[in-house]
Amino acid sequence: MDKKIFNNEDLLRASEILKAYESWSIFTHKKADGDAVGSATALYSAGLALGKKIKWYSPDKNLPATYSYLDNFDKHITCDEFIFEQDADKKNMLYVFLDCATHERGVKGFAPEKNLNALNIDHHEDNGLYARINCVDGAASSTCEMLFRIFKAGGWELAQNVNESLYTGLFTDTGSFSFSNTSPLTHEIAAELISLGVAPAKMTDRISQNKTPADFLLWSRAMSRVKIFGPENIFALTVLYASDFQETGADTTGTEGLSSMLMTIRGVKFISTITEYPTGEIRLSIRSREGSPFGAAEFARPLGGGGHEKAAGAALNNIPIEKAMEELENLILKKYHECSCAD
Ligand SMILES: [Mn+2]
Repeated sequence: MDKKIFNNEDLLRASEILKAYESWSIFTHKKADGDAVGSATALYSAGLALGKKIKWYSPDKNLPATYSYLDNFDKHITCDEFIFEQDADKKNMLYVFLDCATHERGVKGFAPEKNLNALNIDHHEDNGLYARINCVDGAASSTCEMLFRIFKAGGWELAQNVNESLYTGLFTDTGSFSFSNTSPLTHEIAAELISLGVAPAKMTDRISQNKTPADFLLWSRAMSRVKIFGPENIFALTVLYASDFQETGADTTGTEGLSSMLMTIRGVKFISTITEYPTGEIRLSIRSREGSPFGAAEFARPLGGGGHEKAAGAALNNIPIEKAMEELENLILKKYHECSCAD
């Protein structure tokens, strides 16, 4: 699909199509983060206020409990594959993808060529623009920022529960307003949400000071295995094994924030956390910062993954977990040498 430049009229179009449909099916991506949960609950709460019939699906079995303070958090339905053909309501249904760079990240079974009533709201630069209506701005900090702009463009009422959900996505996707995706507009939106009644200290407590003791034990295992390497020690890696989840009692959502924590090591510019989930699946979480010889998404893409320039993810296929640290270290160094040769 052709890329297009984001245009402010897209906001109004998105608002209008949301208002036009009585029923919405919302999809968020696997391993939902604060922005996915924040945008889904914001849209859910705003839709209920308009009398819409809403369902919210994602492949996750459990969402991160951190966000359970958000209204309508409990409405999430686990769904790995959605049979669009068999959806009795498909004529009157708007399918809304939130924070999903590709539709496969949201749900299996969607086919762009079927031209369903689908709306794609996102901020990933590599978004595939797979829906009939795409409201995607790669310069936005978060999907919650996009939703706020849609709500403003369409004159929607901004209720407290909606605002707390939006603030959650802004806060988490910008690393508490610290990453380079934090723009003047992000701060202006946060300021408006605060002036409407969102309490920043309360939100920080709920989001950041909310680790369970089991999560903390899990983190301590990852910390104890950190390997720092490369020229001027700019790379760092760590690993979590399936047995770590079993032995600490941590949920798989307990890894959220761990990669950002590795980024706090002085001089480190690029990190990756390897996680072997209890299902056996092995995934990489990748972060890069200013001064890294290559970006997170650039590293993730040849592995079949994707994401943002500075935060990305990929699956690690066909590598046994015992070898994963070593293999990944080699991959990083290989990529580094390729980049330095190309310079
Ligand atoms: Mn996001």
